[in-house]
Amino acid sequence: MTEQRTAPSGPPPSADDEARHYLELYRRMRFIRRFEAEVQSLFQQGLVHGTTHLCSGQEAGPVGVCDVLGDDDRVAGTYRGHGHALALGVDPAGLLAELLGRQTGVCAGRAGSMNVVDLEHRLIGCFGIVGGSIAAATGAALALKRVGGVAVAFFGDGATNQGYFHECLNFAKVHELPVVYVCENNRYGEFTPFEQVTAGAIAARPQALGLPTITIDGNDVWTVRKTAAEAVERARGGAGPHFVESLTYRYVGHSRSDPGKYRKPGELDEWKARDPLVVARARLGERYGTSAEAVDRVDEQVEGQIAATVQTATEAPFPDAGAPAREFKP
Ligand SMILES: Cc1ncc(C[n+]2csc(CCOP(=O)(O)OP(=O)(O)O)c2C)c(N)n1
Ligand SMILES: [Mg+2]
Repeated sequence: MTEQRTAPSGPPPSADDEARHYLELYRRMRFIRRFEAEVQSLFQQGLVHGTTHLCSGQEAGPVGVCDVLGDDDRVAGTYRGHGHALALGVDPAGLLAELLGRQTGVCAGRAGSMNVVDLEHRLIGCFGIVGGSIAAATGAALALKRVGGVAVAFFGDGATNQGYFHECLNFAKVHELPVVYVCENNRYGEFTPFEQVTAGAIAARPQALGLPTITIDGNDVWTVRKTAAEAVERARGGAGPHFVESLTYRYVGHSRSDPGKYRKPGELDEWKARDPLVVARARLGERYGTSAEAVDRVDEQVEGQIAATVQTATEAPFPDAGAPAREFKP
């Protein structure tokens, strides 16, 4: 099920094309949601090695952004990176096998959940170091400026307080690098509300450096996709770095051992009412007349894909001690 996703080109889509396209984006979000539910379950069975950070609730960001990228573009994700990888078309069975430490994993079982790399799908890495993706994407953009392409960095609100956030944005602006910084502001860094550790608005920081900056509803895949398309195309056209603050929320704890007790009463329910899947279901009906049954059929299709993914990954062999890790072509 490995696929290479590329940005659409050619004549503008008809309403039917657009409806099909957004139903497909819904499918991708639904797939990520279900994939992570399986990860959680396998984790609880003791089958996932290392830790996991789920992006459940944040799916519209990766899906909307990655949908507008072309073959030459590159992405750096985070330890909360299953959505980043799947949205780029990384083979789900290979990703799950990676979490299970199997030889068929996308990094031959050596990277685990937090550090997945899949250059064939434009993923230059998921980074366990908070904000590591910012530096990696900025470096990639330096190279892409010569050969063509745009780099995208996904990172959290907490990462904006790292020193290299400021260094990289400054460097990217001085050199007008083709990079789009996507801050997934899910309101918390581990157990701390971002306001408690962040002076001023996050968006004020890139703005002060002269980066075109926008704060958006990160749970609405239409908004995310449109914003990303504009930022990526401008960066591709030589307009330098761009910054998107995507407001979203994670439904589960920071990682495996966090029950999320720091949330304000009612907060989780408020965000669930604006769930990316709920928003997309409603919008598909309102905008294109897509029936609830048609969306249900997609959900069923996803269940089949998930079952096949879990079966393939759980049946995969563990690496032999001497077996080589996967090699990527430079
Ligand atoms: C350089 C560094 N400092 C601290 C940590 C420990 N740590 C892991 S995740 C995290 C919170 C990051 O929050 P945010 O950037 O908002 O991302 P989110 O987890 O919310 O997606 C911290 C402090 C780390 N991994 N790397
Ligand atoms: Mg955060």
